[in-house]
Amino acid sequence: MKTDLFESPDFYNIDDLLTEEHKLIRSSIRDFVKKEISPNIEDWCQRAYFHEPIVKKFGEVGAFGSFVSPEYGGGGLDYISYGLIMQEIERGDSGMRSTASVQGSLVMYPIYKFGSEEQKKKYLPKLASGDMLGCFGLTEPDHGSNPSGMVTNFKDMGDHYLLNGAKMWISNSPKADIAVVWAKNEEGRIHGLIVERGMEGFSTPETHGKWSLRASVTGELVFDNVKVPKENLLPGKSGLGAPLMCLDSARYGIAWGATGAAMDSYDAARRYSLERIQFGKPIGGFQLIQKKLAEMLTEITKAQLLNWKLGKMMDEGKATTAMISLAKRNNVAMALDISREARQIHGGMGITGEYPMMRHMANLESVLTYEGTHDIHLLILGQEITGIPAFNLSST
Ligand code: TGC
Ligand code: FAD
Repeated sequence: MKTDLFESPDFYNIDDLLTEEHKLIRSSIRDFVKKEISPNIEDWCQRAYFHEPIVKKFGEVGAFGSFVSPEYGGGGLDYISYGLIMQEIERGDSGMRSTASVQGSLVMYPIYKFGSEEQKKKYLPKLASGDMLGCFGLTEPDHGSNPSGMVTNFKDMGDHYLLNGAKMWISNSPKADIAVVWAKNEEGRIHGLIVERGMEGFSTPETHGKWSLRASVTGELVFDNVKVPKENLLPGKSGLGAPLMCLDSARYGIAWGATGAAMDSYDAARRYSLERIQFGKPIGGFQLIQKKLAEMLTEITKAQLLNWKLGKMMDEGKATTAMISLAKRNNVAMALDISREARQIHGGMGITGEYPMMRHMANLESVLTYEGTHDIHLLILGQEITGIPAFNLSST
């Protein structure tokens, strides 16, 4: 019998595929999460409280933009390392992983890939260290799954741009120092702009009343004739492909992160099933409970293998958007199912904050929707298989 199935199930010895550096990174983030997040997360979620000091601490432990070159304050690490970091943070909480993946994949990534040298030097080191928090504005009130319809726009006023419009459902926005905002120019071409807190006409109202990701702060971005300096336009890439490239990186991280949440729920369920006695024996001795545990371990093992192979392809530049969609879609749904089953195994105790599954379950409902909904990823795969886009009625 394998003895390591409690903490971090690794049924297929996937650790054999990791380097010593990977294992070191994983254990340092795991220790960080156990010390800084796990003892507090229940309280933060119950109070819908975003613990701002965690941003600086994430920076210190190297959780932001691990793939960015050290020249700009990043870790210069590969994509397996990035995945392991997301896995370990989301094992603690999906909302905490949101904070980290937005900062890394959605704010640092576009500045790193599409920014000018001046922009990289100005923003990346501060974002990496956690001295600055960023957010990513793509979604609008009337354009979620279909960002190409966005109406947020900017006009060239000669010595500056004038930005108008609004973004909705933006992670980190109420506390962010900068926002990477996607908006159309006068020709209708999408560009990324860096908008800084304090610019006149820029506000970030908070979204209240979430039942999900309660330790992560979410809000709007409102632009009312905001004067954006011309040097704040990301010069390297325009068109919808630019934000979609950022999403590829973030969705990849989510595939690993959701696996972490599933592993945590599985760990809790296995432990409880051996401790809880009913009808004179541990409930883990009943076939129906064993079926649940066996299926959880099977699905987690499949997801781990998917993540590792996808990570390798990310590093080789061979991972396609559809491959990333498959992993994001599969692993988030898998994690949601496992958190629900693990909740059932805990009976009534499962609904309390003493155990993590109910929180993971509520969090994963957002993860199923953001970064492309479960069904949008299905349609991305459908297009890959058939060559026919099915997103709208006029698609051919
Ligand atoms: P489509 O016509 O397919 O593509 C438009 C242009 O983009 C190019 N392209 C890509 N380029 C680079 N990388 C990719 N991955 C690319 N995918 C597409 C494409 O070639 C085309 O280029 P061109 O030159 O021909 O113009 O676009 P579409 O309008 O039909 O939309 C396709 C669809 C529906 C798949 C896309 O819009 C989509 O993915 N929608 C989902 C929206 C979404 O995921 N939003 C996420 C918002 S951010 C967020 O949720 C953060 S949560 C943060 C957290 O807390 O963790
Ligand atoms: P809609 O697009 O209106 O979709 C509603 C339903 O219709 C879904 O079930 C969808 O699958 C379905 N649907 C839509 N189109 C089709 C179609 N063609 N065929 C079949 N079904 C379809 N966005 C950001 O830009 N930055 C962020 O930081 C960010 N953080 C977020 C944090 C949270 C907590 C949440 C909940 C969302 C966040 N988002 C963010 C927004 C997120 O990306 C969107 O919610 C998501 O893309 C879906 O858009 P929507 O909510 O407008 O849903």
